[in-house]
This record gives sequence, structure tokens and C-alpha cells, in this order.
Amino acid sequence: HPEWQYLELMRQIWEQGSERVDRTGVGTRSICGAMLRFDLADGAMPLLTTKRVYWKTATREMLWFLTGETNIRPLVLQGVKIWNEWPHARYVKETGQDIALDDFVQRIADDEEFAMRWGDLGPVYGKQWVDWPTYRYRKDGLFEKGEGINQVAQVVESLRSNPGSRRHIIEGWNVAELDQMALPPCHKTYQFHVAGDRLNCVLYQRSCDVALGLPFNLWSAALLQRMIAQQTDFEPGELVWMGGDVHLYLNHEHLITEQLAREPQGHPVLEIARRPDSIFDYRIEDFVVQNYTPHGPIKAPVAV
Ligand code: UFP
Repeated sequence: HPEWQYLELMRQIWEQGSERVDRTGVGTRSICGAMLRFDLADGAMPLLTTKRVYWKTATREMLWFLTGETNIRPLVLQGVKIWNEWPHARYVKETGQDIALDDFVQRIADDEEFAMRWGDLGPVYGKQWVDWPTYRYRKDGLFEKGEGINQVAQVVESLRSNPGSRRHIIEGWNVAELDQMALPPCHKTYQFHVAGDRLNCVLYQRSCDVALGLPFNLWSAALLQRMIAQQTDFEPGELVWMGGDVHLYLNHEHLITEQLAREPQGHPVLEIARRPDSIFDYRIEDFVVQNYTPHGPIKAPVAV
């Protein structure tokens, strides 16, 4: 079962990772460099079965990236909570008002103006993916804003017109704008590769919380690959995931022990019910997962 790769990685980090103090202060065990490979033929997806993964939440986030949106409001209105901590922390810090997270999120939902002011994450994935900013220098030495680059549209186009290219890349790591982002991109580079009639994908993830982040990141990468394959008329090929700093948080011990005691069960598949007109026209209803009978969820705190 392909999921053993994930469980082996988890075990290896927990047993052999070097213990380090990290940005969040929680502490991790960490290894440098790891690779996982998943074959997406016949609808197969890297959707973990040793605990329930909320794939619809990850799917809504991916669709939100593709809109270019960086404000959490559209996610909040769909009940997706994964980005809420960051704007909340900024609000508390900048206004000195100690509002509870739930109240802050409710206000984002109810008050559009408030959301405009406080709900933005800065130029994170969505912005870089579909509207990477450009600047042009003028004769007088000043510069003006150029047109944004839609990397996703360009990759779809280049896969169609020049499949053998080695430049099919979607990059999130905009060095000049990292300081404006709530969180610098973790899943920072996607590269696509055509082999015969199959579309492969490499994801490079610079930093990976294997217990809570990776299950989401694997699903999302495979989802993006599936959508792009559909749009470019290729069969889904392999997803190759590569991690840089690959770690487990020390306060996830109960999750790790529980999950490593479980065995993968079943082979979930993803069906895309419709072929939308473009990569930007997918809707949540288009995605149907079958044969997903996972073990129960395991809760653990996210390090912010
Ligand atoms: N993280 C992930 N996947 C993500 C995401 C975050 O694993 O998609 F957004 C984890 C990695 C790390 C933390 O534990 O969040 C980010 O912290 P840092 O920026 O210090 O690497």
C-alpha cells in the first residue's frame, strides 16, 4: 500500500530525527530531505486512510488559491478555518484588542469592510500563482507596475503547446514579497513533466509538518495535478513529493503513536464529475471521492 511510505517517514523522523528548537517554540524532531512517490493512475489519490483527512477542506483551499484570493473571508464563509489564526494574531497585535478567535472570525464573516481591512494574508500562494507582480524600469530611473503573470494559465498553455519543456513551473517563493506574507509558502515549487500520455508532477516543500500539514499537502498537490491533467488531456501520472525540513512536533506524540499502530485500509479514488472550461472554473461539487473508509480522525494542536 502506498501509504506505508508516509508511515515509514513518520517513524523514521520520530526515531532518528534531530531534536531542535523551532520558530514556534514547540520543538521538533527533524530530518533534512525526503521523497515520497504516488502513482495517480486509475483515480488513485494520496489520501491517508490511517486517519480521516478532511479532503473537502483542502479542496476548497486549492480552489481559493486558483481564484488568486488572499483574503480569508471566502474560506470563512465556507466554514474553512485553516488560515484564521494568522489574521487574528495580527489584529490582536496591531490593535491591542484581545478579541477571541471565534468572535474575530464571526466579524470577518459578517462585516465585509472589516474583512477587507483585517482578513488579508498578504501576497501568499493565490497572488503569486495567478498574478505574480512585475515591474518595469522607466527611462527616468523610476519603475512602474507591469502586468501580473498568471503562472497557472501559463503552465496549462505550455503543457499543451510544448509538453517536452523542462520549464513547467509554478513558483510561490517570491523573495521580494516574503516579508509581506502571513506565512512564506511551504509547498513552494510545483514542476510538471510529461512522459508519453502521462502528466507527472514534482512538489518541493521547504518545510513540512508531517503529522498535520503533509496529509493535506499530498492531497492538494495530487488534486492540482489531476485538474491540470484533465485540462491538458493527459492521464494523471506520478506525484513526487520532496521535502526540505521534514519534521514532527514534539507535542504530537499521541497522534504519532496512535497512527503508527494503524494499518492502511482501502484505496480511495477521486472522480472529477465534469470537465470545466478552464483550470479556473472548477467547483467543489466537481470532486467525488469513492472507497474512502479511513480510520477515525486524530486531533492535535497546530503550531502557529
Ligand atoms: N506547514 C506545512 N504545510 C503547509 C503549511 C505549513 O507542513 O502547507 F502552510 C507547516 C510546516 C511548519 C510550519 O511546521 O507549518 C511553517 O513554519 P515555518 O514557516 O517556520 O517553516
